[in-house]
Amino acid sequence: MLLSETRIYPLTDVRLSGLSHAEQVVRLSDGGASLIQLREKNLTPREFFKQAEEASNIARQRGVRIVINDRVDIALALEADGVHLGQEDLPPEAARRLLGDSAIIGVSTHNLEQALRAIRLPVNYLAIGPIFTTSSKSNSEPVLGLDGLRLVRDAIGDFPLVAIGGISHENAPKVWESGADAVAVISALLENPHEVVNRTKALLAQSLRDQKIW
Ligand code: 3NM
Repeated sequence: MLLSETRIYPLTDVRLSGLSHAEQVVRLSDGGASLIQLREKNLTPREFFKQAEEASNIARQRGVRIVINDRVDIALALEADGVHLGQEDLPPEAARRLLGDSAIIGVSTHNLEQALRAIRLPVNYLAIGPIFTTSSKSNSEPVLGLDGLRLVRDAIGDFPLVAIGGISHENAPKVWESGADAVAVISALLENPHEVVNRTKALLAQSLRDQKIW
């Protein structure tokens, strides 16, 4: 389902872009993104809830699906499409009980062992990263590189896999080639607020060019 429909998965970042979550959803979806994760590490829960509500309303009008980073409570309250969980967040089993069978649940993993554990959980995809060095996440784990990504792909079979961390327009084709179903990106799309639409269009066009059609 989910990752067969899109090969790009933008995450919002208010500090980097200088834009509200809602405005980022507008620009990313103008560029063609159909699945967006709202990620917020600085606002209070109440402020994030307000911004996420506004962003979700816009997304719904545009047929764009929204996944909330970390906060199962906010995903539930907004009837968001899903939640993305880190290794320290609520366990995926608990999120599944709260959000139900149709929710999209994803989990972050940072090495092969975590990835192998994740595929036994009630999740729709796993994210693996960082693939390359990134400045969008504090305390990021050691980089896996394309070789690490390939090892994970080989170990998990066809389980839906998102690659994250340092992915750019330049290296994205290699990331898809190395086994990622989709690339999750922040700075490649958001570091210049005036370029969000064009950069999203460009990455999407690349993903279509690289898609195997046989
Ligand atoms: N998670 P950029 S790396 C949010 O390794 C996040 O799990 C990571 O931002 C992980 O595309 C990362 O700017 C930051 O590198 C991704």
